[in-house]
Amino acid sequence: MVNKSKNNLVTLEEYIIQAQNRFPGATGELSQLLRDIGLAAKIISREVNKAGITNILGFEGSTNIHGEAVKKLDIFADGQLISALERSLITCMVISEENDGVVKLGARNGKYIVYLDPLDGSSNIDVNVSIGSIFSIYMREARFDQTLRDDDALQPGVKQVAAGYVLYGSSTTLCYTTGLGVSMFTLDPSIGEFILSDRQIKLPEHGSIYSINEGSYNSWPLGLKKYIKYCQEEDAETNRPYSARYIGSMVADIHRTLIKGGIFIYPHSKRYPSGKLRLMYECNPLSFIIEQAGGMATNGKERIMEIQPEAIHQQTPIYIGSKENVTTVMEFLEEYQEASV
Ligand code: AHM
Ligand code: MG
Repeated sequence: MVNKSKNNLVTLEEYIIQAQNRFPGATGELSQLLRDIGLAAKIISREVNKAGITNILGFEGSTNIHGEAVKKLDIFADGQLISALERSLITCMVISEENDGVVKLGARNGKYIVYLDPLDGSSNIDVNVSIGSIFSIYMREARFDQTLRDDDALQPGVKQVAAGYVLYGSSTTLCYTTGLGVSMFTLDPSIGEFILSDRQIKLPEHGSIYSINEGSYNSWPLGLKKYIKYCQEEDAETNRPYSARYIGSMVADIHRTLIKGGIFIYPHSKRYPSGKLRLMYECNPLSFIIEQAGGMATNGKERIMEIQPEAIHQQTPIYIGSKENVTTVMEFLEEYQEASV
């Protein structure tokens, strides 16, 4: 981490402008979009921190596209992020976990399409465990004189122009990439600013932590069962047994993986035949971050960011983290492929 003296602090706003100035032809629109997300994140962070005293915990009463009970903070976060994007007139459409269809904004000629998971890890909201927001930004590819179509949003993850997350944990952290490495910021609540804490995060090539919901063990693919047993075996040379850590908020589990290395897995299972996590607003943006930090992300067969999406809410299995760990689990999956569910 960069250790800065107090008079050498760089705020998110300053950092974004400095980055933009390195590209003389830049219009400043992407910078504006990132600043808008930063502002919404501060408002969400404030609300998350006082959730217990403002009657915003609990269920809102409806269910979302996935049939899950919608919580009030999810709705609040969704509203804050969408209105921040609406205000700056740069984004033509938003796809959010909390909305069944594409949300077309007033700026029909806006250059950007934004995917959001406004509040990820919602089962952790009521129990004061870390949650997060995730964003993924694409350039609209169709010509601007053509009508905006829902399909304009179906681009593979390799086309993301920026992505990131905000983790509401013991502190609030914002991490983003525009494809030139990963930068990390920490919110200083006393001045209401995100302060740069690391310009270029790199995750270890190999980590000693595995992260998976072991409750579903019985319905995992055989190769995965064998890999987790391998993680638990003793071998001093490869630092095994590994430690198990699972928070149940993908943002928090990926944040730990980014810093400490290791692997996070959400496989397909009998309960979730296509995996649980959503390709467009969970897996692609977090894969972009992890790859930019030197890691890997796959669905077991294919690089996550190369999957051609067919639907905005589609799900995928994911194996993501340090290169060595992901490569090893893929070898296990390959070896036991025939015998798998
Ligand atoms: P959510 O977007 O409804 O919160 O669901 C996604 C979350 C991820 O953050 C987390 O990795 C996963 O669901 C946990 O699922 P499970 O409880 O099945 O382990
Ligand atoms: Mg989510």
